[in-house]
Amino acid sequence: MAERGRGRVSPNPLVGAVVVRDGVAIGEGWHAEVGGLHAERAALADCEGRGGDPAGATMYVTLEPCAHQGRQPPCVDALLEAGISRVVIAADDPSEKTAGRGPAILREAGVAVDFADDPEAGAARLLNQPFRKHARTGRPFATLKLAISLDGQIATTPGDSPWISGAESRALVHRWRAESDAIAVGIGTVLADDPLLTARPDSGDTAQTPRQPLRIVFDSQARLPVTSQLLQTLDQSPVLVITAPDPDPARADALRQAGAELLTASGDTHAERINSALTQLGGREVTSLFLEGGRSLATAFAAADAIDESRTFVAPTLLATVASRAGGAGAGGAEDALARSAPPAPASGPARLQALSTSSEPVGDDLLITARFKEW
Ligand code: AOF
Ligand code: ZN
Repeated sequence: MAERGRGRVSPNPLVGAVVVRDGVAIGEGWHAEVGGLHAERAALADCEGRGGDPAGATMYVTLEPCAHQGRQPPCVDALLEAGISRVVIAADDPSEKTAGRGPAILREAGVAVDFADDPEAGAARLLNQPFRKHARTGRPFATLKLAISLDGQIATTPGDSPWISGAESRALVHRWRAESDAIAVGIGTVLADDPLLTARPDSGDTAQTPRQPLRIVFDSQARLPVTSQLLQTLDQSPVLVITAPDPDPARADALRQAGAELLTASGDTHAERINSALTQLGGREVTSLFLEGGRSLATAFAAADAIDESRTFVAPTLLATVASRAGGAGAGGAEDALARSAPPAPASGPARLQALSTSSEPVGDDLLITARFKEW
């Protein structure tokens, strides 16, 4: 049930709740949109709608009930009023305003409070990795998407230009875009492919028009062309250009005139500038960032240890000759996402992130490999 809110509740968490009496579910609810009823109150309202009485019943909920007044009143008040006698919680809530307060208040009022063990607790934490990372660090959860051929060549800008992966993979990428708060690419990718970076899921995939993510270009010297598709489609979704300190003033002005917003990432190194950018994005409630290429953006994020998850499509194609002829940015062409000039070779050799866990599944004729690097 919590899953039903995916793509609709950010920056809030996905939450589901069930009220159970004598082994029978008498009320079910989930957090359906930002600002709307919390899952607990939705489940209690469902009880009432079905004519059930929650007094003395147990509530199972995927996230600890809140105790603060936000866009919605505290859930613990609703649970106490309804006379719920036991609450089973799958995951803690790491946000400062909430953490631990709800369970403490419930226990004090005589309600039995139990926390689930793994693997249920783990699954519930997995559901809300962006929310959890943002609550704990103030920065967005970064997912790197890659599409590679059998011989390990990187394909360019999946989702827009013709690429090597199949239609199913492409559709999935559009769904992921709609589920992300923001999408980022490096300027090299924009110059090579002129992508739109909007979410265009299959009609039928979503009941309503998809939320459009904020579109971000890492563009140290403000080189984004004012004629780019990105800046021609500002009516669909805004464009944020992240530059190094003191970009060329004329180019920066031209971008502002064209309707882009500019943000300065401070710091002397790639890693410092990435962290500066992530902190500023987190400050404006971007909880999830979807990295769509190209190689130098991916390398810079990896070197800054700023990748939380990767999703790699392996297409059943050998690409070597095609890639060397095309010579696109994704296949190793020059890119300047974060550097003022060519990026300096890192002192300690290439960044190497080791995944905590991986999983793989077929998607059409492609293979999708998901790797998680951090757990929040
Ligand atoms: C939700 N939905 O089902 C639960 C939440 O200020 P608000 O009302 O938007 O509350 C947001 C916080 O409430 C959220 O960050 C989380 O800590 C807590 N629980 N939030 O949006 C829910 N149970
Ligand atoms: Zn709540």
